[in-house]
Amino acid sequence: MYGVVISEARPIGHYGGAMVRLTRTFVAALAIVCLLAAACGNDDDAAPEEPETTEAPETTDEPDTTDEPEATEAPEPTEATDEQASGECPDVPLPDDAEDALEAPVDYDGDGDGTPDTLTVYRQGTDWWLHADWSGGGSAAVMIDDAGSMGARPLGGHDLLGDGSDEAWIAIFGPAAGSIVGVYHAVDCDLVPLTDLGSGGDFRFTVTATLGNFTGASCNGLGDIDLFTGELAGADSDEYLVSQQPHTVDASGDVTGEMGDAGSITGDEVGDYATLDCGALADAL
Ligand SMILES: [Ca+2]
Repeated sequence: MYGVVISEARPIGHYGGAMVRLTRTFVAALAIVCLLAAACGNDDDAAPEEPETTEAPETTDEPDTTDEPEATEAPEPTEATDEQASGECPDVPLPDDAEDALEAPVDYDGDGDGTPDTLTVYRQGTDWWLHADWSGGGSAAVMIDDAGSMGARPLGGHDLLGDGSDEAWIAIFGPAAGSIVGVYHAVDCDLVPLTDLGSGGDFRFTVTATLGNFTGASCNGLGDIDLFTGELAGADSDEYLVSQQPHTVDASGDVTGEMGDAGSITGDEVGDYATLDCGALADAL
């Protein structure tokens, strides 16, 4: 799946409480992350050609410009931190025809004032929306792309960057036995998805567990998040081959994937990796 060539395994580290035996060999093809289930689906064997595509996306980050129009309504550029919502944001109430509204089970403090805010996902027609109502004042809503036919729900807040304000985490129902996770941060008075610089699209990843395969993530504070992908080493094996792909998130919400490690775990350790190990969010997924 991820083009890993493994030689000589050796134990070198703990992740999520489990020992991983990592190889000395470089992971040749960790460049492209399997963010979406569709991308991860047909991966029977290694595809060593894929690493080259890492250079491809020359910051065609035009999609961000879609946010610009709304920014015009936010008069004062809050120079404090571009990450936090201003206390002078306008109120954007839930629309009258909002349906299936669900509030996040885990506390979310998106404006960083120490008081939990209200994070809601609702459906309007065939579209799903994420809505934040900040305790410091103001609210915002953003459409959750690609959630239409599958639906979505809010998970809650977790401060991925360690800057004092929570990002808003949501789950899109999709892949078998799991979810697609999306992360949004408050920029001025808008909710904006984190951007995967590798793909140019929203930063998304899956948390899944099926017989023989799994994916998951672990937050390590200060903008570091590891994504894991594992598959059973063989039909009669209790060993799972695991790739660990570190990602860093900067203050502007841009996510960069880095070269990672490969290793192996036993079947009874899968639960430590096939989860969203980011504060209290693991219990919400
Ligand atoms: Ca708050």
